[in-house]
Amino acid sequence: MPLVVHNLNNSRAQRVLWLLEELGVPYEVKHHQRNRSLQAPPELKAIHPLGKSPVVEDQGRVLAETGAIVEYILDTYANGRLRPPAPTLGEQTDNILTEAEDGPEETRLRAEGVG
Ligand SMILES: N[C@@H](CCC(=O)N[C@@H](CS)C(=O)NCC(=O)O)C(=O)O
Repeated sequence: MPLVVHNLNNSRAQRVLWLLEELGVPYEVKHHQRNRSLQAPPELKAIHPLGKSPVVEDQGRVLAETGAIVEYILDTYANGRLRPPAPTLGEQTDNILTEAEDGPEETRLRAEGVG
């Protein structure tokens, strides 16, 4: 059975579909429609307790969280493709410092209604 992507309309499940297309991995899509409040329908909760999209089913596993799904697909199917080389220590440090600055600033902007 091919990998199954639970796709909610207008959601970040598109990132997973894009990745699968790029890698040429066979998959099946199960479509779910947002309700009037733009929430996911309850049937997604029956698949994964978070009840959000994307959710992927593959080889007996049920995976949620886009980033974790992307990592799983790259580890399982990419054979080294589409993954940048491991960052140097300096690049990692820059990343952490930039992110650390971004977090509180984003929170402040959101609190002020401009984020
Ligand atoms: N952190 C999760 C967020 C999942 C998420 O919030 N998905 C949205 C669509 S992009 C969703 O299912 N919204 C409907 C709802 O929350 O009911 C991820 O990155 O996969």
